[in-house]
Amino acid sequence: MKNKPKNAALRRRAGKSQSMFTKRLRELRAQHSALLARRNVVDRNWTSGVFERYCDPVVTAAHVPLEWRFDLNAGSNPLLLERQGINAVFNPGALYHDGKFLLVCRVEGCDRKSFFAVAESKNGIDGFRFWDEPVDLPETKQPDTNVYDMRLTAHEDGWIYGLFCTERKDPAVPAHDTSSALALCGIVRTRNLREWERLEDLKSRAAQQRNVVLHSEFIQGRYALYTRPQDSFIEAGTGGGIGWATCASMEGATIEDERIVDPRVYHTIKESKNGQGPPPLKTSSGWLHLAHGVRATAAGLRYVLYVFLTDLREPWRVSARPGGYFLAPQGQERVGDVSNVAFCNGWIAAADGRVFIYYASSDTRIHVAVSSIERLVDYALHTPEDALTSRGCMLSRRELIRRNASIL
Ligand code: M1P
Repeated sequence: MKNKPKNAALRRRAGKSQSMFTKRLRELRAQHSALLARRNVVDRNWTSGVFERYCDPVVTAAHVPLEWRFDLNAGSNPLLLERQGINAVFNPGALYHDGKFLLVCRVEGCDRKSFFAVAESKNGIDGFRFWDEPVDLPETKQPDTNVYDMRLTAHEDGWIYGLFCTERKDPAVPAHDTSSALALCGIVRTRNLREWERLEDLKSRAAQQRNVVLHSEFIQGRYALYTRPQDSFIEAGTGGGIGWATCASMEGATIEDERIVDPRVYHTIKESKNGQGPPPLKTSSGWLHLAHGVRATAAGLRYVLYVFLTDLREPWRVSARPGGYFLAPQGQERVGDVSNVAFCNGWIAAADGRVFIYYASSDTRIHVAVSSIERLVDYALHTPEDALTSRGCMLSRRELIRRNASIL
């Protein structure tokens, strides 16, 4: 009898806390649904004509399902606090599969570890939703400390391959060095993006391999790869760039021959480093490539995207090299975890000729730019090459001005 008022107070408090929990959950769900339902519109301020930009990013950390971040049990999380936050979603591989635009996103938790997760959309521009659970990526005998930046290739052998960067602490450095890592190319394959088979990591002579991309066709009966070999020799500034290599099989893939296809060049957008983006697209004018170029500035590294074409039969030969960048981060895109970065490892060529370019800005969120094969090839063939000197570039621009003057 004595405990009765105390029990009633407890019940009242529990009831109040339950209703606060329910109210907060309702608000969180409404906010999340509104974000997922938001329509994306073309940014009319962007006038180059080469591609359309869109006003909103297509996938952000806020798109990640609430179930992946909050404990939704009122008993164990009465305050409905976020238990496992997401820091960023960026650098997705992309594929059109079963009538859907699919992005294999790099999802980075607040703990700095990345994992892969598939988000799908019907139109490729908005409405991206994550599948129920992240990708359960199998490991090799050597567990990956961090995995990121998957390039998806629907290969003519029938498999969909995912090549990604696997990072592990460098075992050769002294214990006090907690940051030196070995970056290698991890390989998985799948038929449906749900079950993944892990193959051995790519073996090559370079100490580090990032930005490795599988070409979609056999070349002279072999698998072909775009690579980015790095070792102390290359880092010292004496070489490096996007490489080309072949291997007999993707099972135990080993490359012996490796040559540089697209080198770094002094005083260009790819002076410090460069890397192949998504697998190149086949066009009647050659293989169309998108890559990132990096240069150093007083404010740190600046990553931009650039385009080039290679020969249809000999994809290691560059046939057109438009000068300068194709896409650079602008406005809000310039700010993020690693500011001043545009990065792309996924694009989709649709059956109607449109090309959906999924680029990430500043290692933080994913955007789409939409172009077409026709416009991209036109851009690649008719943008003058970098003349490599101020006067050369001025003369190239003056030629344009004079040609225009003669017809106006
Ligand atoms: O931070 C910018 C990018 O840096 C690396 O790319 P790269 O090896 O070409 O310099 C990667 O970590 C990439 O994920 C990241 O976006």
